[in-house]
Amino acid sequence: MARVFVYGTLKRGQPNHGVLLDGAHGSAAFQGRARTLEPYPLVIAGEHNTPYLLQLPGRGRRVAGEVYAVDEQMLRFLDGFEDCPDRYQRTPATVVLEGEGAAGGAQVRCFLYSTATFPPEWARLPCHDDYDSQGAHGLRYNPRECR
Ligand code: PCA
Repeated sequence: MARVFVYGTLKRGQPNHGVLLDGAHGSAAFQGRARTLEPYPLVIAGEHNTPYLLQLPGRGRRVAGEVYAVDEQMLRFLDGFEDCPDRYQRTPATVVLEGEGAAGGAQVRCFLYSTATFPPEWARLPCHDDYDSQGAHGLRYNPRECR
């Protein structure tokens, strides 16, 4: 088992969440909502308006997302789905669990899909903290099935 923190299109209610629910890819168990301990730039970039967490810790904002416990099969599936290591790299990060329960405030080590292989101008894009493909930014994600 591994823990993955998702902050973009894989979150609940976002366009690619279904891949976490598909047992044919392995298993993913929701563990809770969380925020990165460190700030990062979360930008929306590229021709398909894709969310990217830039591997520039200390800049940007603390990013909200969800923690999942995934099996080896799902981890390998997600690596392929996220085009890791070319587009994104799966990197370790510390996140802080939200909520009132005993786990609220706990720091957890997770993997997340960030990128260090981005065009330099992306570092000047506006930073988001809680991605929503339908958000007021107006940068609608172009789903893969539409490309
Ligand atoms: N999918 C991954 C990385 C960015 C994206 O859209 C995620 O939701 O965490």
